[in-house]
Amino acid sequence: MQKLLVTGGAGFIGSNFVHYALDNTDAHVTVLDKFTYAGNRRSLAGLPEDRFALVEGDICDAALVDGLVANADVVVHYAAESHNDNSLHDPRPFLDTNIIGTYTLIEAARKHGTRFHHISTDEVYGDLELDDPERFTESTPYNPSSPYSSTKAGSDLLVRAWVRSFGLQATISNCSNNYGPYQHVEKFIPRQITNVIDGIRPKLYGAGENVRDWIHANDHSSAVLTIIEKGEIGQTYLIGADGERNNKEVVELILKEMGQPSDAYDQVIDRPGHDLRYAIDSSRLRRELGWTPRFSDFEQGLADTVKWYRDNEDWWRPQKSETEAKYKVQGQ
Ligand code: NAD
Ligand code: TDX
Repeated sequence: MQKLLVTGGAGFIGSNFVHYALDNTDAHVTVLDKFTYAGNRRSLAGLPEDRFALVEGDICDAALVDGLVANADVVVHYAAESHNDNSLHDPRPFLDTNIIGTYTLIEAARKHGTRFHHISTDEVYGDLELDDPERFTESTPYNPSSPYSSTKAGSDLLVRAWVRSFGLQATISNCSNNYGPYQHVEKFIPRQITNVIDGIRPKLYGAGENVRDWIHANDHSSAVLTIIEKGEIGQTYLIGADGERNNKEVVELILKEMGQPSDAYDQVIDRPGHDLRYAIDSSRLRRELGWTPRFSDFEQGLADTVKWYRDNEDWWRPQKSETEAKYKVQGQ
């Protein structure tokens, strides 16, 4: 039985991965999570005790990290400060967790010779014009726009340097925008779904022309497992499911699914430096490792996600009013 150490496993994508890995492998999973505002114990409720352990702690804590990495076969590193809007108002935690935290983990992985998989984002490549026929590939130059994406880019470069200089046994994946259950209500899709449930009109930044390339969190998890099992050490793999939609289309789909008029949203102040478009070419992962996404119907995936938020109000309700109060101060 493989022993996985999953950092950030109480967050959105990390918790989806933990469920996916326990359901689809016989691995033992230990989660290391600091439980920032973004971590949620309820996302990990009911997991089998003989195959799952939870450690509350900081990835910047070198002594704690060293002991956990020494005892793991594979580290899957999800922990991060992840929200662009927060990074524009208070960048410091992004430097601490995304840069120093990653450094702390790869130092331990190098010392113990532990296999390391680094989770990153398509945002490290900057953005594309709406009419650009190209999509991001593994050789697109790095050009991050926000404090969040620049710290993720920095963490990727640390991992690459540790592979080359120290022989770190690492792979990297850069994924597009995820949606699905357990996503914090600060993020675009759950914010709008829970707004509609609360009788608040969805909030679109600017004209809503910005394009994101949506992938279901389960497809992200299956891709990460594939890379852990079959990926080549030192390689980067882009993960995407050909899900490009502009924000206005997504809001309209949510409104339709929730029985509201398609124009029942507000346009609010745009995000400073707002990336226009992300689009992923995931052919390397499909061609070399044989991965394919399973959630090809975005409208169905969105409908399932609306249902999940309707059915799991206990999960998101405690975060909702504080999140909206923060957005209100920002005029968003
Ligand atoms: P999230 O904000 O929902 O979860 C982050 C988790 O990390 C939380 O549980 C939090 O408590 C934990 N954490 C934060 N700082 C920590 C620290 N110092 N020590 C230990 N734990 C800490 O984030 P997410 O959306 O699930 O993103 C997970 C990863 O996937 C991130 O690395 C992010 O860059 C990457 N990613 C996200 C997306 C997306 O669409 N959300 C897309 C591509 C890549
Ligand atoms: O209320 C909103 N209205 C709105 O129009 C919010 C919260 C967002 N938006 C827009 C901004 C973006 O164009 O929706 C789009 C998606 O916004 P976010 O959910 O904040 O995601 P994004 O900034 O695209 O980044 C996400 O995908 C890449 C994750 O948060 C990152 O962690 C990941 O790296």
